[in-house]
Amino acid sequence: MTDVPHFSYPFRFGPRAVGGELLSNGDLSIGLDGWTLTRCTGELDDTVYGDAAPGLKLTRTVLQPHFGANAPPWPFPLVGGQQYVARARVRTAAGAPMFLYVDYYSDDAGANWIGGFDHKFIGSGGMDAIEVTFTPDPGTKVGDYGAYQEGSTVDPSAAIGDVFWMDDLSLRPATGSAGRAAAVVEQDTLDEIADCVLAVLLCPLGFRVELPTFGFQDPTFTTGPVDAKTPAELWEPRATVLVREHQDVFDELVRRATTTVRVRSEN
Ligand SMILES: [Ca+2]
Repeated sequence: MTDVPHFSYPFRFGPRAVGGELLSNGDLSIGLDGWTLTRCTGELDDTVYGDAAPGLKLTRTVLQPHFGANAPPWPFPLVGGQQYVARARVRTAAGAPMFLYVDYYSDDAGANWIGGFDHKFIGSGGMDAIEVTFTPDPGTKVGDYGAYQEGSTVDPSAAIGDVFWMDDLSLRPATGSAGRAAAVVEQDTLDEIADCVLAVLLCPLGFRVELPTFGFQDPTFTTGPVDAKTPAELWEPRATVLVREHQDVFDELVRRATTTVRVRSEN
């Protein structure tokens, strides 16, 4: 099976992942190598995206609280007080509660648990992209990261054979971490290309005196679709940009545009 990462995130103005990837096989590109499964069986499933890229399908084998998996390596280095961004793709039944978790430990043996979090989200029925920003407690030296689904003998909806899917787990240092991480991204990564697209779309057309055609025409008070794709792909040829637009649910005078950036793969 071939595999491709399926990261594509809307622009965010909060903390950004800037450091190197701490996980070694979060996208399952080398199969289940290093993954730890809890109360379930795991298999690569290439039907989760509707293409040939595999994700991990987990099937509950024991009716006890929560089943799931965490990504290698276990444990990985985690610095107390440093901010991090955890990402994952998870697919579960629409309306089903899921959790991403990170545990913090104070020593390399991983036995000295000092904290952590469980981030709850509700599945849409499709492959959801989840992103969580967190800061480990002071004293943290290592951690582990994974996803699980709740359910036990006291939950009438839980059953042996319950399934969910996960893929593209990522955990990286972020900006906004008391000077511990420089605000840089590696060149030619998706983050760097997305930053360049953001620079195009945040620059009003004509604003740069020496390059007046650089930027994005302010769409305020215009009608019809917003063309962010043309300027973004003109000035950032490494990107393929998808813009989805919809009317605001509460205010019909407001239209919202979501810009998705992918690395251009065709020539
Ligand atoms: Ca994958």
